[in-house]
Amino acid sequence: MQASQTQTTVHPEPEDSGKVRDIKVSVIIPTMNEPAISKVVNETRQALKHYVTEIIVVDKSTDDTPKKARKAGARVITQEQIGYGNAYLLGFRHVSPDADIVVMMDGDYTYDPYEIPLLIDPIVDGYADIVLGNRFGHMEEGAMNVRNRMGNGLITATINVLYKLRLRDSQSGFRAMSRTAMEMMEITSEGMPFASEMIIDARKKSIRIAEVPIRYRQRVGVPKLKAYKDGSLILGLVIRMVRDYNPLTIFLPIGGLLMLGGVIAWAFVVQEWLQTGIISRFASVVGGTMLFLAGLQIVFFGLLADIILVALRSRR
Ligand SMILES: Nc1nc2c(ncn2[C@@H]2O[C@H](COP(=O)(O)OP(=O)(O)OP(=O)(O)O)[C@@H](O)[C@H]2O)c(=O)[nH]1
Ligand SMILES: [Mg+2]
Repeated sequence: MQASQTQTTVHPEPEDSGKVRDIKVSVIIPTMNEPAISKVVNETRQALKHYVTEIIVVDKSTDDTPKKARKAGARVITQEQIGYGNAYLLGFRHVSPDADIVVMMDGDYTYDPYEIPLLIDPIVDGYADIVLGNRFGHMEEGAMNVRNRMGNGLITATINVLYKLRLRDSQSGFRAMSRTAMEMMEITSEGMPFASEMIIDARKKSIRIAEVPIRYRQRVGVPKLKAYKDGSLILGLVIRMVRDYNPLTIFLPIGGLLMLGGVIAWAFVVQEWLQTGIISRFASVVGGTMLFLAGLQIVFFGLLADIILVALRSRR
């Protein structure tokens, strides 16, 4: 999908106050053959001209993307391995030790670099540690297809329910975080699930997450996201990780369902015994008892895991 090249936007002059001058912002841009990279880097420099800025492009391209990024003023790091998450993990390791805020942004010109200050402000003002750009704030027509919209909706709803959050757009790739938040995070996802793991890890550590509405445009160049494969990987991770966050949300319903199955099987046995005085449903007796005991064990396991987690958290 190619973005309309004719579109122009008038941007206000970046705010020039004493407040921003002392802040160092490190912008990380992962790239894999991104034809719009020069524009992204140039606009980022312009948008952040009143901040101390470094732009790190983590590159895995086979075209001239790294050359263009370097020419536009970015520091380019070549990624030996592969993956969106791997690129950010590498980028984090190259953030200057004196950077205060780290910004994550795609290199495809979908996000507007002039909106970086919108993400930075809540951190500077002390309201949040991580700020996510909500693309549904100002989404341009055709920027996200129906399939991706539905996938994002499903993943965001699952994250909200399992982790007690109220996000609108969990898959946004335009984010800012304080240096402390970046250092606290322990993310292992090498691919697209990185974005979700970051939210879940932050939630586990009580790192404050905020969302701000942002623009979202049609991308320039070829998408790297594989909707079905990445979508199911993300959903799998989100569900798997709840075990370590709140084990009861997984173990209680599963154990409860098994116990209910056991009780229903026994109900038939008892009904027959009351009516006829005999017990002939031996399969129900054995199966129902096994179901009930298995369910009970799972519930106890969940409770035990929960007690251990609470104890571990209170010792931190
Ligand atoms: N270095 C590096 N960059 C990657 C890799 N995979 C994706 N990217 C970059 O990460 C950013 C996000 O990938 P996109 O293809 O834009 O994924 P998306 O934003 O979910 O999908 P679109 O809505 O189509 O933009 C882009 O700048 C890609 O070039 C990778 O393995 N290595
Ligand atoms: Mg993108």
